[in-house]
Amino acid sequence: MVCIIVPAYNEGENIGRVVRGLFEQGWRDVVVVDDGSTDSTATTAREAGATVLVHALNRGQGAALQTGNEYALQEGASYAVHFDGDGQFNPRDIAPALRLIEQENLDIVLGSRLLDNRSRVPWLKRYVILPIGRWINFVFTGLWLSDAHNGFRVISRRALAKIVITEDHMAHNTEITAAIKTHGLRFKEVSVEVTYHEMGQGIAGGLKIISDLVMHKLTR
Ligand SMILES: Nc1nc2c(ncn2[C@@H]2O[C@H](COP(=O)(O)OP(=O)(O)OP(=O)(O)O)[C@@H](O)[C@H]2O)c(=O)[nH]1
Ligand SMILES: [Mg+2]
Repeated sequence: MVCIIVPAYNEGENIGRVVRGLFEQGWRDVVVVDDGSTDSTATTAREAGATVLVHALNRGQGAALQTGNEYALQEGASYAVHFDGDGQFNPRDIAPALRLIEQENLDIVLGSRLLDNRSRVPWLKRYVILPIGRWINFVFTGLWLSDAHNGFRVISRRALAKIVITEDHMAHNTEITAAIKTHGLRFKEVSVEVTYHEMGQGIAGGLKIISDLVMHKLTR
């Protein structure tokens, strides 16, 4: 079974379309983790046919993904797919990524919006925010990725059992990269399309990631 995990925080306007798009591509096990939303995210996702897990309070994307990972393991999934609930990803990108992980017997496939020109990434994000994120990820983990902060991933059951996300917010990307390095997981990047309707995580979001990483490094 392939479990599609969709973290969602106040995505009432997008989540119905996202879930339907996944079903249209033939994915049946769609789990939306409603991260303490104050809007219609949970009911809209349920009406669209998804299984919905609810955080009573907003805990952050990392925490939502960990809830989804635990559910996938418990349900016996062979693979979990992380797929954002904001409608920026293309559900057609899942099948090729799954083929890659299966055929090459990898542990994890990471989406990248920077391997080709399919994604029209805003200038500030492409040339400032993401390159800084890439370097920080490298400094903290020793692993060089073309797009270190991409929410699209396909994870094998073996890797799911090893990756435990404790960074509740956006710094979980670096934590997953660190787990790849520590456990020697076999990984590849794959091109995914990311559509921008608005800026999303900007400079403030990037600074929060850095402060989370430094604080956790100091306090652990
Ligand atoms: N921002 C945010 N997103 C959350 C949270 N919990 C779950 N999410 C979901 O995580 C996904 C990614 O959030 P975004 O804020 O778009 O972050 P991003 O996609 O990494 O950044 P952009 O490329 O700028 O869009 C979305 O589906 C959100 O609904 C949370 O507490 N904060
Ligand atoms: Mg987004």
